[in-house]
Amino acid sequence: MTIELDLRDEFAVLRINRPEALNALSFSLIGDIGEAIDRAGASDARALIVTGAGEKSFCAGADIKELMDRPLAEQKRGAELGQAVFSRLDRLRIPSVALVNGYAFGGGCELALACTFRLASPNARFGLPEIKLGLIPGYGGTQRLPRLIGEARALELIMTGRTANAEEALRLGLVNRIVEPPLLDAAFAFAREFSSHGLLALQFAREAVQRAASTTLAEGLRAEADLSTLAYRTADAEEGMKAFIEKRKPVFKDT
Ligand code: DAK
Repeated sequence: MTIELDLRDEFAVLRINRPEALNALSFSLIGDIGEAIDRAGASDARALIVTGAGEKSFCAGADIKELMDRPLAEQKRGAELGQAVFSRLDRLRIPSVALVNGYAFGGGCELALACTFRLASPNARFGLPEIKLGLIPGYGGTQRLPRLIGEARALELIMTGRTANAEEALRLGLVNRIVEPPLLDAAFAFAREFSSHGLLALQFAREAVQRAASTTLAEGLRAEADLSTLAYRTADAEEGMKAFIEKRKPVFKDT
C-alpha cells in the first residue's frame, strides 16, 4: 500500500508511503490519494492530517520518470486529474492539515497548498522547481500560491524555482507554524484547537474565506451574509449560545 489511511483518536491520517522515491506522486498514487480523501470524509474523523513516510520528504513532487514521453492530451488529462483530486480537499467536509516532514516540492508543495492548514517540521523545504525541468506547476500551484502569499512572492518562487526553508515559509505565510517532533502529536495538538467546534460552522467559515480570494468584496460580503445566516439556523448555534448563557461548555453535534 503506498497510500495509507489510518483513523487515530478523532483524526484521519493519510500517509504517502513511497520513501524510496521520496514519496513522489505517480498518477496511480494521485488516484489513491483521491480515494483516501473520500474515505476520510465519510469517516467520523474531525480533521484529516496529510503527511509523508520517513523523515526526509513529505513529497518530492510528480514522478518525473512518469511525466516523460507522454502525448499532449494525456499530459492535460494528468494535470486535470491532479487538480481535481487536490480540489477535493477544498470541498472535504472536514478541515485538512498538511504535516510537511521534509521536502515539499512541485506536486508535493501543491498538495500541501490544497490543505486547509500547513505545519512544517524544522527540516521542511518548500518549492515549485518545475521551471528547472522546463515545465510550470500543473496541480494548482500557480493559482493557490499567489492567493496564499501574494503575486510577487509566488512569482519569485515559481520563476526562480528556488526553495524556501521552514523559517522562510513561515515568514511568507506559506505555513501556519513550525512544529517540533514528535510531529504527529504536534499535528494532533494543532488540530485540537479547532476540532471540537461544530463541523457545519467550520465548513461555513472555510467556504466564506475561500470566496474572499475569488470574488469581489460586494459579492463576498453577500456570501458571508448568507453563510452566517445559515450557521445561525443550525442546532449547534442554538446550543453554542445557550451554553454561553448557562456558563457551560457547548456540546456540538454537527447538526
Ligand atoms: N520523481 C521521481 N523520482 C524522484 C523524484 C521525483 N519527483 N524525486 C526524487 N526521486 C527519486 C530519485 O530519482 C531517487 O531514486 P533512485 O535514483 O534512487 O532510484 C530517489 O528518489 C532519491 O532521490 P535523490 O537521490 O535525488 O535524493 P537527494 O536527497 O539527493 O535529493 C531532492 C533530494 C528532492 C533534492 C531530489 O531528489 C530532487 O531534486 N527531486 C526532484 C524534485 C522536483 O523537481 N520536483 C518537482 C517535480 S515536477 C503536469 C505538469 C507539471 C507537473 C505535473 C503534471 N501535467 C501537465 C500533467 C509538475 C509536477 C512536478 O511536481
